[in-house]
Amino acid sequence: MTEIFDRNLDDEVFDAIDAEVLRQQESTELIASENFVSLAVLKAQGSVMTNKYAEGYPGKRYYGGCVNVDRVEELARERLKALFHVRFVNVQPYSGSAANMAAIRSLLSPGDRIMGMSVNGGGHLTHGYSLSFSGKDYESLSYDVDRETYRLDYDAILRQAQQFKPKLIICGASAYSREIDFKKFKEIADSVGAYLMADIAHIAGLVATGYHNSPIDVCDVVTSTTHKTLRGPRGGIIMTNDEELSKKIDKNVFPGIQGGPLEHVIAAKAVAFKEDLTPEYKDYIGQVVKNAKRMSEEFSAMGYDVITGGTDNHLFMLDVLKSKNITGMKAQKVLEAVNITANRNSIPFDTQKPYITSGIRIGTPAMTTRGFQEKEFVQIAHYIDEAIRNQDDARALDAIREKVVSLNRAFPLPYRKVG
Ligand code: DSN
Repeated sequence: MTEIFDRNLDDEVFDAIDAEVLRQQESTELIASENFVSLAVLKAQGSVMTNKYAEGYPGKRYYGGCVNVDRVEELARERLKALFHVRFVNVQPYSGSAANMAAIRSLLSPGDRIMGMSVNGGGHLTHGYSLSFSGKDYESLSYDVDRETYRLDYDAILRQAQQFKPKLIICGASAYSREIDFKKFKEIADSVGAYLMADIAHIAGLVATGYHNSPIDVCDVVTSTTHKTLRGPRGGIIMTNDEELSKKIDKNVFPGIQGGPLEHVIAAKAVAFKEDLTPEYKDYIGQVVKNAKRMSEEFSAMGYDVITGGTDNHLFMLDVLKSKNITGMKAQKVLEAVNITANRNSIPFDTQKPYITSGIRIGTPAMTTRGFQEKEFVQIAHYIDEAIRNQDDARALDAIREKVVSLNRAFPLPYRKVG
């Protein structure tokens, strides 16, 4: 087992961390919302910045001793502005959900109407789902994808908006493989006098590098996480070009919904944003997109039903129930048995419960970071198919796992030994 810390520090916890390094090293990671951070991001997040309280914003803190965290938070802010060509940012949200809560509270009062994408259609929970704050504090109506094409139907969304008259429309998705037309959403929002918010948590890296159109000059406010395609630490961000709105956002983040910012995470965000501004990162995102396209084509060729028939971004969805008569739940378990990590996911108009599902979501950002190209993703597509075909044959699954482990070992993590 790879030792990354001195076990004497706390053998129970560091044993688990060691085991997690090994699991990550020997698995093919296909969860579309995950990635592998650089050693620099990892070190910044594991730094002494975690010791510091810094309620407030750079230059206006409620605690002494903030000189260094101020420097780091300013760096994060300036780099983020440069990355998305945006005027005002907040880098303090603890998560994507917190970013969304603060952004929505900056635009609406409780009870106001919102329209976001349905979870089954591929939307995020914090865009109005009934059990989320966004569906409890606001009157929410979901829009869906088209029943035939499984793509966004902007005319249908317009009709829905004209009837429902929301004060806010939210666009952005967690399981939608096609390009989102932010300008069409803006036309819809304008026609009913609604604000428009984009949550680009999944596609942020594509937006930053020009592989997806940008919502920055189109939407009132844009939120994202920083740990998916942006390849930073777990956390959230909020961006806008509207100065008045940016002031409301700052107040809604702190003291609205958060206390002291996680300055160690903000330091790691700053490091990641610097990496995201490099030509190498742009090349990386280009490869992520190529890999997803090629892998989805391979699945189609093997008789799998790829939702919408393919992908424009970093992920795609397979209807495994329709294609291979296996639920998403069982497929996820079978893949885990051969060291391939993916997540079961509802597909549009799914007939299975959300805990079971008919689908599997597959993403290429993490393994592209490890160096996989089209050839390796095609190979993994075949291992997935082999595993599904041999789902009840333990010996066959063992043999597939050995091949997967051997492939993964050839593409090591960048941090076998840390600290
Ligand atoms: N849970 C996240 C995902 O996996 O897509 C939503 O942002």
